Amino acid sequence: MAIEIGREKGTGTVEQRMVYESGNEMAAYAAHQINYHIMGYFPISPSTEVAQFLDLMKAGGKHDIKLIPADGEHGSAGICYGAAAAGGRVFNATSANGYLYMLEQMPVQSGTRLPMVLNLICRSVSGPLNIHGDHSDLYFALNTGWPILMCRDPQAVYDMNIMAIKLAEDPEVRLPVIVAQDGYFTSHQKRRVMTMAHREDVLKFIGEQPPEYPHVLDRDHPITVGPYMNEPDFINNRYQQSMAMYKAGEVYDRIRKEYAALTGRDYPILDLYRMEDAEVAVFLLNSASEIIKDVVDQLRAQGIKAGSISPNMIRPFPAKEIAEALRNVKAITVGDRADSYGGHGGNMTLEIKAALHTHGVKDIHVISRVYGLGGKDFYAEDGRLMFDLALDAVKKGCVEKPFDYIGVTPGDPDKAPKRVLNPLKYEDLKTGLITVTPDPETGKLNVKVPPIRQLTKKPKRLASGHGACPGCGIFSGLELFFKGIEGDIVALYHTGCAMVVSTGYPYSAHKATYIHNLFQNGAATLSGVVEMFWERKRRGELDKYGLKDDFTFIMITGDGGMDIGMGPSIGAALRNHKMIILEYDNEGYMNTGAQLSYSTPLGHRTSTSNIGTHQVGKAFQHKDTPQIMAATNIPYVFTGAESHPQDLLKKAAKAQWYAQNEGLVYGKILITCPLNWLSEDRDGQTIINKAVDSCFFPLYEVEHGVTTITYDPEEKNKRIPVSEWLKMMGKTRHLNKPEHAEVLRAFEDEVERRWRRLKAKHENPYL
Ligand SMILES: Cc1ncc(C[n+]2csc(CCOP(=O)(O)OP(=O)(O)O)c2C)c(N)n1
Ligand code: SF4
Ligand SMILES: [Mg+2]
Repeated sequence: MAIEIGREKGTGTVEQRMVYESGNEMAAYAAHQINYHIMGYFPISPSTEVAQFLDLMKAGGKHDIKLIPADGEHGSAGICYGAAAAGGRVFNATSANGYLYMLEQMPVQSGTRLPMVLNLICRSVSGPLNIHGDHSDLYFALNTGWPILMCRDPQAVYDMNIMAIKLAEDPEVRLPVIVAQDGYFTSHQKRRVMTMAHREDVLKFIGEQPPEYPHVLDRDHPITVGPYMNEPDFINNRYQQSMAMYKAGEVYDRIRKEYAALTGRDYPILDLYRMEDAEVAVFLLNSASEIIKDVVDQLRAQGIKAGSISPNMIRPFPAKEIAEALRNVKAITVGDRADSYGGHGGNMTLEIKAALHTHGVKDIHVISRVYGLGGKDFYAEDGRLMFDLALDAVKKGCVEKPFDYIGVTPGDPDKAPKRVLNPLKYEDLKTGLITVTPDPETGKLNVKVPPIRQLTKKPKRLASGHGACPGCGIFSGLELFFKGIEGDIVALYHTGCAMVVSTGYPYSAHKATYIHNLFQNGAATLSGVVEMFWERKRRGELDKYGLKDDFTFIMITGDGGMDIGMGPSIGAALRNHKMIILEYDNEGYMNTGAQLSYSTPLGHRTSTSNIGTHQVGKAFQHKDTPQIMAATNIPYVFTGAESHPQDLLKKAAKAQWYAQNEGLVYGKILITCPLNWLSEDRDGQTIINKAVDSCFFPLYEVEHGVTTITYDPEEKNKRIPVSEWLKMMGKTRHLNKPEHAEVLRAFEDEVERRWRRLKAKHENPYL
C-alpha cells in the first residue's frame, strides 16, 4: 500500500508526497500518520480494508496503533468509548448494518463528549442484503450528535481524516466526528492523492498529544462518566451538546482555513460549482457531486445557467450557507441516496426545504429525487435528468411531482422467474435407514446409521450451481451432516460464505425453506421460528398443511457468526429451544476477505493478523466454542469432520433426536477454505484429517454433560505433531520456521492442554 509517486511542495507550506491510493487506503494512511492509540474494529464491507491496511502496516512496524478486533460492531464501539474515556486518541471504521449495530452507542459517546474519529464507508442497509454504496447508513447518523464531514474522493478522505481529529478534540467542540465516504465508489477507487510527507507535520497540525482533559486513568482526580441525570440537568446537558455541535461548524471553518494554508487544499463548508449566477441547481452528496459538475459544464455550454451545490459537512447542517447559495436560484433538484420512508423526500430534501423556509428564500421550486440505491451507478444522464426536472419546474412555474425515485425499472411480470426446483419429497428424505431410540435402562440413545453409501440416494438439500470456490468444504460438510437428518428441515443461515454463495436474488440453491438473518441475531430469530411452530401446532393451525413430520430447525453459522452472534446463541441455549446450531468453522471471516475470527488459531495469518517484522499472525489463542456451549448445559454438543463421515452422521442423527425431543444442540464441523488457507483444493480431506490427528480438532460429544471422545488418534496410534498439519497450509507455513518457534510452541502447548483436559473429562463423567 501507499505507492509513493513523488514529492511535491504543492501550493501549501508543508512538504507533500503524492500517492496513488483508494479512499480506504487513505483513511488508513491518515490514521497511521496520526498514530492513534487505539482502533477497535469489526470487519464489514466496504470498510474492512481500513483495518486490514492498518494491520499490514503494523506488521511492518509503520505505526503502533493498538488494533483490537472486537466481537461485533457494538463491541467495537464499546472499546472505542472506553478507550476515549481513558484519554487517548481513538479510531474506527464501519459501514451499513455494522454502523446500525453500534448505533445505540453513538449518542452515548457524543452525550458524554468523548472525542474520536469514525470513518463511515457508506453502504446500503439490509435487508435484503446489499453491500454496495448508498447513504442509508449515513442518514441514521444524522441524529446521533456527531459532526459529519463528507468526502467526495480519496483526497478528501485523507484531508478530512486529519482535520476530523483536530475538530473532535477542539476544547469548544469535544465531540466524536464521522468522516463519510461512498462505499466502493470512493473506498475502492484509486486516485492520486497528496499527503503530508512527514508525520511530524501532521502531528504539529493536530497537536502531538490530545489536549489534557479529565479521564478515567487519573487516580488523583476521579471522575464519574455518564451519571444518572434527571431534569433540569439533562435538558441543560443536551443544550450544551447542541451548542457544541453548532460550534463545530465554526471551528471547522477555522480549521479548514489553517489546513488550506498548510496544504493548499481547501474544503469550505459548501462546495459550490458555478453557482454565482445559477438559475437551476442540483444538490448531491459526495462522489455523485463530482459527476454532476460535467453536466453543469455541458449545460453552461448550451447557455443554461446551471450550478451544483454539495456540502463538505452535513452536521451541523449548513442551513444558512445553503439558503444564501440558493437565494437567486429558481429551481433545485435535491438528490437523496437514501429515503426517509413516508417523509415525502429524503433527509437532505427535508433539511434544505427547512433551511430555505427559515432563511426566507421563497421563490424557489424544490424537487426531491431518491437515486442510486444499493450501488446503482449515477451517470451524467441521471444528472441531466435532475436538471431537466428543475428546468421544467421553472418553465411551468410549478413542480409536477415533488417526490419520486429515479432509476426505478418496473419489471415485466411475464419474465418473473419460475420455480425450477421442486420441493423435496418427504418420502425421499425420511429413509427409515437411520434410527435413534432411547434405551429405557441406561437412558442413552441407541443410534443406527447405515454406511454412508446407502444414503447416497437421499436427496441433497442444496442444489448444485452455487458459487462456492473450488475445493470449499462448506457444502460437502453440510450435506454430509444433512444426510444424518431424516425428514424436513427449516434452515436459518447467518451471513457468511454459505449464505452469500447460495442465494443471489432471484436465485436460490436451497431446496428446503431458508431464512437469512444477520449473524448477530440468527439464533434469536430461529428461536422465534421454533416457538411459533410449536405454538401454532398446539393451536392446530398447521394441520391444514398436512405436516407429516415435525421439522428439524437448524441454524447454519460460520465461526464468525459465533463471535458476533455468541450472546444470542448462548441466550437461545439457556432457553433451550428445540433447534440445532451447526457451526462450520473455516477459521476466519472468509466472506469478507479472510479476517481473523476468534476461532483463528494462534499465529495463523489472516488479512487482519499479518506476518511481518513486528507481528506473527493472530496474537491470541483460538476460541473453544464447543466448551463454551457445553457450559450452558444444553442436552447435546458435538464436534465433527468430513474426514470421519460415519462419526458425523451418527452425531447428526443424535442432534436431530435431541433437537426434536429435548432442546438445543450445538455442533461444530471443521471445513476447509482453500482460497484463504492458501492450500491445494485437493488436499481438503487430508488437512482436516491432520487437524483431527494432531488433536487440534478433537472429535467428541458432550451428552447431558458427559464427555465422550469419539475418535482418539492416540489410541489408534495415529497422533501427529501439530506442525505436520500446519505445513500443509500457506497461511501457517511460517510457523515451521525457526524464528517463529516460540509461537509454534505456545500453540502446541495450548492444543496439548486442551486435549489432556478433554481426556480427563472423557474419563470422568463429573468433569
Ligand atoms: C453487523 C454486521 N457486521 C459485519 C458484517 C460483515 N460480515 C458479513 S459475513 C462476515 C464474516 C462471517 O464470517 P463467518 O461467520 O466465519 O462465515 P464465513 O464467511 O467464514 O463463511 C462479516 C464480517 C455484517 N454483515 N453485519
Ligand atoms: S472463501 Fe473459503 S469458505 Fe468461502 S466459498 Fe471460498 S473456499 Fe469456501
Ligand atoms: Mg468463517
